[in-house]
Amino acid sequence: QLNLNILSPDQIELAKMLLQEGQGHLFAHWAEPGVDDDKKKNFFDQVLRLRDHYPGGLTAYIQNARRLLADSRAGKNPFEGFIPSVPSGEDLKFGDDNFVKLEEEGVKEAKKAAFVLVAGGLGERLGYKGIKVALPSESTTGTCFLQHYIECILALQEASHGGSNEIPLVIMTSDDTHMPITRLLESNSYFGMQPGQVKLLKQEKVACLDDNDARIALEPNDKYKIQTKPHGHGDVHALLYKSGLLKIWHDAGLNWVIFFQDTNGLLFKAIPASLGVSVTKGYHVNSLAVPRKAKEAIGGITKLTHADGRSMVINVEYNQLDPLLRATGHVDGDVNCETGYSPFPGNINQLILQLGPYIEELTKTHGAIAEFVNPKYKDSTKSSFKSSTRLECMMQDYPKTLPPTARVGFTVMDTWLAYAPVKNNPEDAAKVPKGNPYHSATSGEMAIYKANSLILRKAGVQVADPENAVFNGQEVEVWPRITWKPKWALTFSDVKKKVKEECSISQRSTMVINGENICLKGLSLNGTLLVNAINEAEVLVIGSIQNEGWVVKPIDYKDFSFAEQNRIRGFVIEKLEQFELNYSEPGK
Ligand code: UGB
Repeated sequence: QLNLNILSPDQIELAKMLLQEGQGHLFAHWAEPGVDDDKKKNFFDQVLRLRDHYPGGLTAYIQNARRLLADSRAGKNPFEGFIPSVPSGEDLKFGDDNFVKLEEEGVKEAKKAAFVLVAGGLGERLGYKGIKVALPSESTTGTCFLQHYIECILALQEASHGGSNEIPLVIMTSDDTHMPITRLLESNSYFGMQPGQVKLLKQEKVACLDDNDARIALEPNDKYKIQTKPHGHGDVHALLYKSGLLKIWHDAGLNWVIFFQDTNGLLFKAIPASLGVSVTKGYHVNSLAVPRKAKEAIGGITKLTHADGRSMVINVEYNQLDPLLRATGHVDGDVNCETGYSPFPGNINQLILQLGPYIEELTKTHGAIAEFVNPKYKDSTKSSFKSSTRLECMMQDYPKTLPPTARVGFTVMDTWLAYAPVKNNPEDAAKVPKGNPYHSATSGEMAIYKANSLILRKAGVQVADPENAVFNGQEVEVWPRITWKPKWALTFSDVKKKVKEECSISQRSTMVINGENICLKGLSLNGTLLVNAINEAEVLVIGSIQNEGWVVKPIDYKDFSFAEQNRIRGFVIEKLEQFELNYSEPGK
């Protein structure tokens, strides 16, 4: 049925390749020559895209799929021959001398870093209709995640070398997120970045597979369209390699690539010190980690040692850690140890890679990352699937192909400081076992207030204890709603410099610091204080402030009169009264 006249030589080659790879069924329902020619052409355009966006092309994809599907059917253990053990890494304590030194080192080095945000995921688990980076990280100021990330990078740029060089930001998008992220940036003047400073790299989806022979699946209602699904955040490496950016960065003297995820409002509090660790330890790969509760839905950083002598430090996903432990003599599997946490640190998927060795490795692999397949079988014969499947890959599997000489390490930080992602919808969050983190919009926001409160406490401010409250069925601590712009303080030393003499903040208070040169001296706050100042205004806030303040008011998740971004956190901020200071002229 192929009308060769309408096909280009390239398309004829593609057709041959598909036939050779056992994909003849793709043409089985084609109309006779001369009918549906446009659709046939579109089909080949799609095949071409699928070929060009996979390292090694579609042939490699189909062959990898056959191998992985056979392994999956045979129940092959992906860690065959490996014995897991607890790795050793850097364990940091917020605010001690070592931490302060590392932060200083990290800020200095930030001018040699590029940041890569993976934001291609739609966040099915969260169930939010919009893109996740547009969600407010907290609702006191309404600052969305993307704005917060960009302001952190700009503050690092300024602190690192007076802002003379732009720190690059790459955002990996997908068909689901590309347009909305572009619009979000454009309609907000890139949140202060230069438009050329931000590059978007769109990941493509991969072909779905109908059976163990890796026969490519067609859309149920379009016989000329291949069904596709996301390939996972591991695509970021191949995209970066193909973009040519790594070489440009290297030539410009950059040294580090820092990868991060879409919804962690605490993230940048951990960046300076962990970059400091990478610098002082000379790590090629540094994964950020937090103490992990057994069975918590984050991967565990594990040392895997093979009988043949190979060993690596790698993330083992949460669904694989328990079976791996049980299969290697740990009869109880993934359980907490005497500390109340799993002995395996939790991967928060924030990676700091040294650029030189990264380029060397990608020159060999072209960014291909070890993949996996997770078919849902119809029955125990594993001969057919309930629905089509596809290969997937994860960015944290990058170290799997590294030589044993590679310096792979990790840095563990307190969870309160480093990790509070927004991943789970309210119903699922409310079902999380007691003591494990909710990872919801509710907990993500409360974690920001807690971290800021604890940091101020450590700097000498008397911050009142939190109150407990329940929102969307989740019990959380409600600390004073304290927020500050990243340019006010990136590190603990910055905070200490700006908090002069004993200050106190009551639990019902809100404080928003929006400016660079604002110092607090003997402030006693019981209500809401907003300070806005341009960088050239030096402001000293002294005295006692008492007002009705802003109140955290519970709302019902199912009350559709509220915006979805409020409903998913289960509260709104009711603004009753505030004391607001605005300084828009230079001066003291
Ligand atoms: N993402 C993409 O950019 N493209 C994709 O195709 C898919 C995702 P999820 P996940 O932080 O607790 C990871 O869905 O994959 C982006 C780690 O594997 O939020 O279930 C997406 O936009 C796990 O080890 O998480 O789990 C988002 O920014 C653990 O660390 C990011 O990838 C876990 O995160 C992560 O996607 C965690």
